[in-house]
Amino acid sequence: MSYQTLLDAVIKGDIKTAKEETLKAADAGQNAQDILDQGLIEAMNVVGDKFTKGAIFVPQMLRSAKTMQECIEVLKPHFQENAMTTKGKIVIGTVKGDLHDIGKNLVGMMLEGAGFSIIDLGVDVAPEVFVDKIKEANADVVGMSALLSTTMPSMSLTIKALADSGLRDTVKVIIGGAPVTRKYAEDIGADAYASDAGSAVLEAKKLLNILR
Ligand code: B1M
Repeated sequence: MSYQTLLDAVIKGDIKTAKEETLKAADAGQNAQDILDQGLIEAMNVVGDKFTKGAIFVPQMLRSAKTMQECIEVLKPHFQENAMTTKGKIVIGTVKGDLHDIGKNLVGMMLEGAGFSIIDLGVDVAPEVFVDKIKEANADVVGMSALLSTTMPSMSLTIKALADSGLRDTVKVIIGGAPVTRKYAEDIGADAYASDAGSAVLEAKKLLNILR
């Protein structure tokens, strides 16, 4: 199936058409992951390229982001894995200085769908806030997202803050986001790296030894 109309609608920020196309594809039995990857995420890549080339500006990027978020809401019920008991508590957030939350929200949604309890701290989360919430929730895992190369060092600072507060041995750390690499995760001492929301679920299960 071609997702061209959906792609064009997300790029243009045409929420109504984008939602209709998402629903149409889901109702036609298209795999939700394919709609996400080939329609929505692909559209955001085009938006990113246009922004880099100066063909669009922040307001258009925001409009596309809003369109994508609305479409993800439409897809949400198609991602649930039907898990009744919690597999573990995960604190998740976008690191300090960074306001990008679509990828982080997707990761949270997939983890929730896979049966984890999610405590979402939102965006621009300072290391000390991660530490406090992990302590408060007695979390098993913390997931950090960064979309800017300039905010990636916040991940390292948060891991350091965890160590300084004596929490590093009790909580596993997963990191991800477009500029983040496996090598970077190893360099800063994270326990796992995930390139997308699906892999984040897999990595969380591996870390907690609950892989089926
Ligand atoms: Co901005 N932005 N942005 N932006 N933005 C990027 C990231 C950029 C690559 C665009 C570009 O120049 N081509 C560029 C970053 C360059 C760099 O540092 N490498 C950029 C820039 C420069 C900026 C500003 C500085 C622009 C400006 O103001 N001059 C500014 C910074 C603001 C800030 O954060 N302080 C800015 C602002 C914004 C908006 C607010 C307008 C908007 C965000 C709205 C929102 O999130 N609510 C926005 C958007 C929409 C983008 C692009 C176009 C799309 C991002 C997105 O949502 N992708 C983006 C270009 C691009 O990515 N192609 C761009 C879809 C999403 C599903 O993918 O987030 O990668 P992603 O998540 C993936 C994986 O990375 C992974 O799983 C997800 C998919 O399954 N993943 C994880 C993510 N987190 C994970 C965590 C995990 C595991 C996996 O474990 C915990």
